[in-house]
Amino acid sequence: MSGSYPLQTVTKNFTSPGVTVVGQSASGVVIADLETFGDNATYQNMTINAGLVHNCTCPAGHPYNVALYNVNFRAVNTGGNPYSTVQIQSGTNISWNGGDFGPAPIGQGQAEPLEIATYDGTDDVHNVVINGLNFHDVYRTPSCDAASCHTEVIRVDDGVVGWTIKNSTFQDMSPTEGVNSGCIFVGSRGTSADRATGGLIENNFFGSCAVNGFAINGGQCPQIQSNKVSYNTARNIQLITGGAWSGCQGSVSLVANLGDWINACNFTDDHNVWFGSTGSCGSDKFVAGSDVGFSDEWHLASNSPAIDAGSKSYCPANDHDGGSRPVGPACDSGADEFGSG
Ligand SMILES: [Ca+2]
Repeated sequence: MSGSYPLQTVTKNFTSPGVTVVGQSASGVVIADLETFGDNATYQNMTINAGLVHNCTCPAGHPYNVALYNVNFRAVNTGGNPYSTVQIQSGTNISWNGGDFGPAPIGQGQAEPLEIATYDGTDDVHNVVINGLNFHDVYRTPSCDAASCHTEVIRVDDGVVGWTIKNSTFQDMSPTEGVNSGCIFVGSRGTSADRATGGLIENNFFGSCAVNGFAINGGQCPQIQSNKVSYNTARNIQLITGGAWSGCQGSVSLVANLGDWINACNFTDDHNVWFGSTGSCGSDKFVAGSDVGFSDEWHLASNSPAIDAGSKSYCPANDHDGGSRPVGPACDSGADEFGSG
């Protein structure tokens, strides 16, 4: 039923295949917050106004199989210095598929509107999938300067084992700070032996993240390993900072991405297409021009240098929009496959 509802807390474990809570429409059902601790729960078609917590302090451990479909998130300005407003802190097989994430007004200091992490070192997060979300309009209120603030729209941190961020769009952010900001930060803050490992960032559109920021930023070695960044498009922004994952960039695969030159060859590079430079970097392709070959904000034009420039050995079955890959002799670098509809 349409309407506005207070905080909803779900603690019951449901037997597989579980229960599905379906709102009448995503915009018509608004809840103040959602805390979901139980197994086998699915939420569909609703808007959450404040935050979402997957967590459990119960002896049995953490929730299994929690899924969201077409769930929107709208932050309310809590003021002060909130680290994050949406937290996925524990669980196994946690997914968020489709939805509109924003606007998200955030306070001062370091802010992470969506944080995937656990800091207790005992209750990890396994197999988290963020699929098809539209992240937009993350902004400071009041405005903030570079020296005292930075924004990470998504932070993946301690104890996250197996995580995917795919088919999503990051655009129209307006934080005023720059240094160390990014759309996605994969970092290390706590003391867990197993930090963010086994990650995949694929088929995303990255537009504005922060002034002078990066689409992806990273933390330290050695715990951050085995992450792949593939088939993303970054418009007028560097896909990743050359210093990300300092000391272990070689364990991070950059495959068939499209964007501004990142000024570094220290990752495991394979069939990326870089704008704004000439040079040699593995099998990467360099385009002297800047940001050419698009038909609109995100999609390739027929003269794009990214067409059929992707890896022949690794090609996702679909592009950002769900079109089949490959079209023609090979996958296109970036998140759009030209001609896939
Ligand atoms: Ca192609």
